[in-house]
Amino acid sequence: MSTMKHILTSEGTSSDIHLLVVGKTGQGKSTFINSLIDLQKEIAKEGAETDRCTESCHSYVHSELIPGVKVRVIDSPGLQDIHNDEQLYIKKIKAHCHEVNLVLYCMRMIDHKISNDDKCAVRKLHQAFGPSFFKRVLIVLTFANKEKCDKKDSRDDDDPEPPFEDTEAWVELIKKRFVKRLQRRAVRINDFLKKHFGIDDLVVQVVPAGYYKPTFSDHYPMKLPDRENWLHDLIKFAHSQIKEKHNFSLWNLNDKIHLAIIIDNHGEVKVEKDGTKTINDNAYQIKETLNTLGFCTLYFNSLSSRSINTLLEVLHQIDHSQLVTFALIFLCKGKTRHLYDCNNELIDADKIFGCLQDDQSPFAQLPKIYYFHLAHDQEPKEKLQLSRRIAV
Ligand SMILES: Nc1nc2c(ncn2[C@@H]2O[C@H](COP(=O)(O)OP(=O)(O)OP(=O)(O)O)[C@@H](O)[C@H]2O)c(=O)[nH]1
Ligand SMILES: [Mg+2]
Repeated sequence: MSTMKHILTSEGTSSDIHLLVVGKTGQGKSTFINSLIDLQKEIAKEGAETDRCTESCHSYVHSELIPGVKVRVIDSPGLQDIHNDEQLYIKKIKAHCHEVNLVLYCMRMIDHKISNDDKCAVRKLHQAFGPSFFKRVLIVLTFANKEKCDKKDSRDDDDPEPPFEDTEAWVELIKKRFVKRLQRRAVRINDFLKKHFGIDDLVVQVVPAGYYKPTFSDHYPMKLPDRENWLHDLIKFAHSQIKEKHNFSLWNLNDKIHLAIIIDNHGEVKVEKDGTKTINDNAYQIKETLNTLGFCTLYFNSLSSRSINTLLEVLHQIDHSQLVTFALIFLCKGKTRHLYDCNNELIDADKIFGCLQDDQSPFAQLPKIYYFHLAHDQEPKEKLQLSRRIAV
């Protein structure tokens, strides 16, 4: 059974998974994909370390790893090589894959430092994909099996080296050096991201990847000094990131956005001790959920009917071709299932929301989500009445 299949089965995964592999040319992206596909052969074209080998995006789809679950791994052309045409390659990536769960950024562990090319590549990806990029990235340190930990270098502590006959002590020392080198690299990468992109509230995770083909000098390519099976550990970790951080939500790579408007007439904004105004706890939870699902969220507090009308008029003016989904969240206080504005005046729900349903409306073709939440003292008897069919 392949490692991926084993993990998805044991986790009881029921959602499709889309992984995008990016990085500079010759960093071992295609080779890493062949490891993930796990058929012990070259499915994605691997190449020499100098010339760009993968010229365009290719998707490798495991459709029946477990029934009903598809795993799609996307190989991409290397960024920032001598031809310097990475904008074109980013365009190709965007055109090829619209949505992904996780981006696996490959860089060679044996290169020690973050190169200028990596800096440029990360900057270009960040510019192209926006601030969510780092939240969806896992750094994969390829060529981890080529780390020569029996030879001390500047990244290692000054541990005394045991005599050559003491195999056990050497295995321990090699493991210790490998773990330390990994940690140092993770710290350096995160320091770099903090310095250049101002990411303070996020730790980008770093995982090692070895090779998949046994060679004369390495019969057990899955083994690294600190772990028995790097592929198993890597897939398991990637899966946990997708599950815990993103709840299997897909991240939209195109410029198109999922737009959500929260009209919060539940109550006043929260005023902190220092006088700053913040979003209500209730609305905050909804906003966080929407953000996790990839929505750009606009929050409005205490709107009058007139302001709501103006807001909807403005919404009709925007470029709807750039929207994928539109969500309208209406939080309202009141004693009945009618909608109220901030002045406790009844809102003509048909007038306000009907215009979004109109066949002539630019919203007509867009998938829409409506969510109305009414704060009641007690359960009201009537239902919110709308003449058109609106999901409530
Ligand atoms: N990942 C990896 N590759 C290795 C290792 N040892 C040798 N290689 C070779 O290094 C080369 C890596 O190239 P690719 O996987 O094609 O690199 P890439 O990032 O896809 O390159 P482009 O498609 O040009 O962007 C391949 O020829 C591998 O066979 C190793 O331990 N790990
Ligand atoms: Mg390649």
